[in-house]
This record gives sequence, structure tokens and C-alpha cells, in this order.
Amino acid sequence: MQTVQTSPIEGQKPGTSGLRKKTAVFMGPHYLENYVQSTFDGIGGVQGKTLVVGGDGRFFNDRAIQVILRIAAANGAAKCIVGQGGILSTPAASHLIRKRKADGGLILSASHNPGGKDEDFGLKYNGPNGGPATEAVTDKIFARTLDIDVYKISESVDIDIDTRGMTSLDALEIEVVEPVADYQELMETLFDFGKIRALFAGGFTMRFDAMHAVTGPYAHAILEGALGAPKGTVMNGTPSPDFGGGHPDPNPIWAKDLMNVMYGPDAPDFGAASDGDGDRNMIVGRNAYVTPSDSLAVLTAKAHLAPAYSSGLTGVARSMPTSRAVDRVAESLGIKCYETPTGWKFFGNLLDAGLVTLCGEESAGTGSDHVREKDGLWAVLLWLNILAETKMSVAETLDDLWSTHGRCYYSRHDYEAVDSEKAGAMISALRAKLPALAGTSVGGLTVEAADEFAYDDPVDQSHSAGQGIRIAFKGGARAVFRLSGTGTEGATIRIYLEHLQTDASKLDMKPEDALAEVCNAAREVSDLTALTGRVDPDVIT
Ligand code: G16
Repeated sequence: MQTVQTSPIEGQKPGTSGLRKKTAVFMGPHYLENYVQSTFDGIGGVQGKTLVVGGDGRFFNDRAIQVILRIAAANGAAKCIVGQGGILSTPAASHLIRKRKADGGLILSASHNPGGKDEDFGLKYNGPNGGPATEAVTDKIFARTLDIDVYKISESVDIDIDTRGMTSLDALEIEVVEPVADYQELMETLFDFGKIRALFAGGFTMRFDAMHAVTGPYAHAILEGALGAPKGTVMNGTPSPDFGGGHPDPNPIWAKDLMNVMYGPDAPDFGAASDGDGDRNMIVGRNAYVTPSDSLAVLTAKAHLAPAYSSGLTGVARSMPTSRAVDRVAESLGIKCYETPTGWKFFGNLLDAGLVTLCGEESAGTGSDHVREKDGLWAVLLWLNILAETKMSVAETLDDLWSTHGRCYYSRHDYEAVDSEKAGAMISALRAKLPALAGTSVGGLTVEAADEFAYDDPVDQSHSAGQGIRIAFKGGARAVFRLSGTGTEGATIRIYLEHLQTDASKLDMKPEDALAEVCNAAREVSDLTALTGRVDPDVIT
């Protein structure tokens, strides 16, 4: 064992989902070692503890795991449970932490961000509940990065993480496990696999785009294996270190191949995609894209059709920028809908306290109390279970939602790699305007209310301020502004646009037409172009 003198490295502040940086930054001298040691110190040490370790297979995943194991051994950890080949999807890692009653886990991923030597890498710590570290723990980890002076690392040859079974490093026991089996077993307890199998056997067709990322092995085993969907149902199903050179973000822009199939002449009944680490999902029917906000509303309305949720939901939660479609469904069910800041960690307390059963976000995350992460394949299986019961198409399912609850037209505009100072200045200027906005007219719309979202956690009473600016307009429109917490280059400005339409004759508009007014109002009120030099968004989803 070696004790290495080190000194703090600037900028190791974890964001919405752990620490994300360019891969080359993580590979720099002492960088990863410092962060891992700071994490271990921040959680009160790992002496005698059991940790789950795995990642999405991106470039540097395997090397980083070797470093983590050596630091865990030198710090006296008792055991590490590692996914074979270093692979574990984020929800599978969350499940393993819970199933094995581990003390926590380290998940290596930059999620939907591209992977490779010149792309992104990330590392996050999840606690014993299987969920992302709370704000309090994240603060402690960050505080340690500011005064770290030594890290401890074992001197050892590489550990074989490609072969299942037990091995060891000094006194650290290492168990290499097959990554899919435990997760699949959990899914079989939640859903009616027999019904879904019968659906496929009856000729129902599907494409699942794994985007060359971690869900490939899970989707092959579950969809094509256990559920009997024909071979070829899973596209891009072999994980690659650079995700086939693509951007593993399941939205209509980056999952273009799947969108082309679903809007093409021989479109299957159902399409879905998942991201780099398997926690996000996109749902699309034949000629029918489902926004993540509408997906959450549909799942809330119909979850009772799946065995795990047959006795109903205790409550639901959505992140603040997510559309209010789910609020309307929750109201009709007589259950509470919580509004939380962006970041899955905020759902953890509500799930642990049994206040909510389902939760979701506009950024393509949906999940339930079965793990403490969002779960891409879970959402796909819940959709399949619902369709197997209702025998409705995806388009009919959406029509049913909109005609019952109204339609929340929704879109997110992203301005990427904006100069950080300019982006910050734009948000500050908007913040300064908020007190005087109500009642004024902006871009032809009248402002009803304007504020900056702050959250008081009903479980641990923590207070989170500065969680995004929201402006509600008369007539059902809303614009939300926030800076991304997951980008790795400059700042990403996100503008979320929404318009609730309850007029039955206006439920079939093109989203861009339904949102044109609120889009203009958002640009005008934020002075976006004058303050950042940007005109058109880089990505519209
Ligand atoms: C992470 C969090 C999500 C959150 C998203 C927001 O997602 O886990 O809960 O919605 O970040 O990203 P941003 O701050 O860029 O808007 P993931 O999938 O990247 O882990």
C-alpha cells in the first residue's frame, strides 16, 4: 500500500449527477485518484464496507475500475461487487446495491454524453438506498476535494474483472457478477412477462435502439430472450467504448435511426431507445413520438395494469421543468403530485418515505420505487405491459390521455457550449426582472406569475434554492429557464416551453405551432440573443 501526497485539483464539484468531465481530464495525473479518495473520505471512510462498482463500458471504464479497486483496498474496504467486464447499467447497479445491502456504489458513466478519449467521462457515488448521493453527502465530497492532501492506493497488478467469481486484492474481497441476471429477475417480479410474451407471439412488432450502449445485453436477454421478441428487435445492441461514434441520448435528434424506422413505411408497432448508462428512455409509436412528460402521465394513468402497481400509486413526482400533464392525471386519481428540482437524487427521499411510487422528468427519465435511479428498460417494459392489457396503439393511448386530461404541448430548446459568463449573466438579468414581471405583456402574452424555484424537501427538510426560473403566462403557457448541471463544455442554457390546451378542437396541432407564442415570449423576456449572441437552439427536443 502506498500513501501518495497530493494537492487539491480545481473544479471537482459534482453536478446534477456526479462529476462529469472530458475523459482526458479524468486521465490526468492524480485526478481520478483524488476524486475517489475524496468520495471515500466524504462518506466517512470505507473501512469494512461493501461497494458495488460498474459502469456503462465507455472508454476508460475498465482502467478507472482498476484504480477504484486499488484505492478501495488501500482504504480498508471489505468487499467490492463488480459487474463482469466492468459493465453495470445505472439501474442495475442501484438494484445490486439494494439487493446485496451494500454500503453504496461507484457508477462510472457520463450518461447520455458521448464517450471516447476526446469525449466525456463521469463518476458518481450512490448511497446505501441505491440512489445518487444526497446534497449533504455531495457537499462533503466536494469539501474534501478542496483540502485533500493524500490518497491511499494499493500496489497491485490488474485484477481480472472479465471472469465471474471471487478474487481478492490485499484484504479486499472482489466478486465479479454477471450484470443482467439480478436485474432481469427483478423485472420478472414487476411485470406480467406471460402477457407480454403473448403480445409478441401475436405478431406485435418492436424496435429497441440500445444506441451501442449498456442496455444492449439487457435488451437482448429480456426482450429477445425472456419475452420472445424476434431477433433483430434490438438494434445497436453491442456496447462500444465510443458508442459507435454516436451520442447515446435517446431523443428524436440523436436516435434518428429509430425515428426513421418508426416514421417509415414499414414501421413496427412500438419503438424505444435508452441512453449510455441505461437510465433514460424514449418511447415512440408508429408515427407517434411520446414526449417524456406525456410518457410519465400515461404510465401514471395506467400503471395499475401491471402486477407491481395493481393496488395503485401512493403518489407521483416530477421535476419542475417537466410538463404538468402528470399533475392532471394525479389529480384525477386523487393522489399527490410532488414538484422537485432537476436531479434524480431529489426523488430518493420521497421514494424512501413511501410518498411516491412513480416519478419522472422531461429529460427522458422515468422510474419507480423498485430502484432509486431512473430506469430505461423498466419504462419500456411497463409500456409493453400496458399495451398488452389495453391492446391500444401508442397513438390511441396518447389520444386517450389528451382527450381526458388536455394536451400539454412541450418542447425543450438547448443552447450548448455558451460562454459561461454570458449564460450566467442572462440568468442573473432575468432573475432581477422577476419581481416586476407579473401582469406585464411579453411577446403578446401576459405574465401571470414569475419566480425562481426553490424546494423544501418534505422528508429531510433541506432547502434547495436557485433551481430554475419559471414564468407562467395567462392562457396555460409556461417557460422555464435553467443552466444544465451535466454539460462538460461552457454552459448549456435550457429553455423549456409548455402550453396546456384543453380545447378539444386544438389537440392535433404541430407542437412547434402550439408553442410559437411562448417561444417568442421566452426569447424576448430573456434577451437571449442580445446577451449570448445566440439565435437558434442547437438541439430541440
Ligand atoms: C441527470 C440526472 C437527472 C437530470 C439530468 C438533468 O441525468 O440524473 O435527474 O434530469 O441530469 O440534466 P441537466 O442538468 O443537464 O439538465 P443523467 O441521465 O445525465 O444522469
